[in-house]
Amino acid sequence: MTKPEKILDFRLDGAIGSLLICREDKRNAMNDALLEALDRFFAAPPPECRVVVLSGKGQHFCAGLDLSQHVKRNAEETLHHSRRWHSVMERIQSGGLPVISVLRGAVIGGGLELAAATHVRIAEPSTVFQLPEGRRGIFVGGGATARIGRIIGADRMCEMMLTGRKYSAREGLALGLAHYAVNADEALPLAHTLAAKIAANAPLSNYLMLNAIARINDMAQSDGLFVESLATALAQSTPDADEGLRAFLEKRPPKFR
Ligand code: 1HE
Repeated sequence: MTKPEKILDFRLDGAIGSLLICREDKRNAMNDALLEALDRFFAAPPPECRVVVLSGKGQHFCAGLDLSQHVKRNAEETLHHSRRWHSVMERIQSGGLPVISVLRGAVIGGGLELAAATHVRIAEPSTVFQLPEGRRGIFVGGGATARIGRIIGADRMCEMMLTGRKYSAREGLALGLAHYAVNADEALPLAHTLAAKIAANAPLSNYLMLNAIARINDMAQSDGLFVESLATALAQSTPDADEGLRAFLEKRPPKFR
């Protein structure tokens, strides 16, 4: 008997993990099993793993919420389902593990919500960014109003949803939905190059980048500035700060924990 294919495949190469969404026949649409598999991974990633490259098998990153499951949910179930998405996306964004997403094809609805929870987004020319919830008679529920609204602005997100427009990789780059727009088949190699750089940073510096910047952005300026000072004091207290500063003065690359 052949083993059923995993919904989420993980491989570790040194400090760099590769996480592959494996629902190619459904364009990597997010069903409950996939959402739970993501949660399990990000709740307890292997300690050696310092950065993750997230991609979708085949021609699409993620076609959003699995609509065949969603059609059966009532209001109460939809509330809890949306809150579940929030907790999983929050774990991805703030769990402390930097995530680079490799975007191609559909980055639609919940697929865009997932991408927006990642820290580095690289788009190939086939990428389509879209929030088609209005066309399906529903509304976003996986964190888009907070994350995508912050990236492109509430005004532009409202227009994007009202008209159901599609943004290309290049447009997404201009808007901040992608950080890089590359040629076909170039996203994965670039993701690994960037992953190696990120993995070589001091762990606490990376942790603070993931956790302090977005939170401070939500604070009043004087509160945020105080938290920034606490964060920098914390980073300064680590052996990695000694190493990083000494390495610079000794004109050599740093070697962090
Ligand atoms: C799906 C899904 C899905 C594909 N849920 N099954 N997302 C959307 O509204 C996007 C819906 N999908 C599409 O617009 C298209 O499938 C694509 C543009 C992504 C790809 O088109 P194509 O021609 O390559 O594939 P296809 O023939 O449309 O789909 C292939 C199969 O995947 C087909 O199933 P099959 O059993 O007939 O082979 C599709 O039904 C299935 N499939 N996308 C379920 N999304 C937390 S709230 C977030 C709310 C949202 O995400 S709303 C946006 C949902």
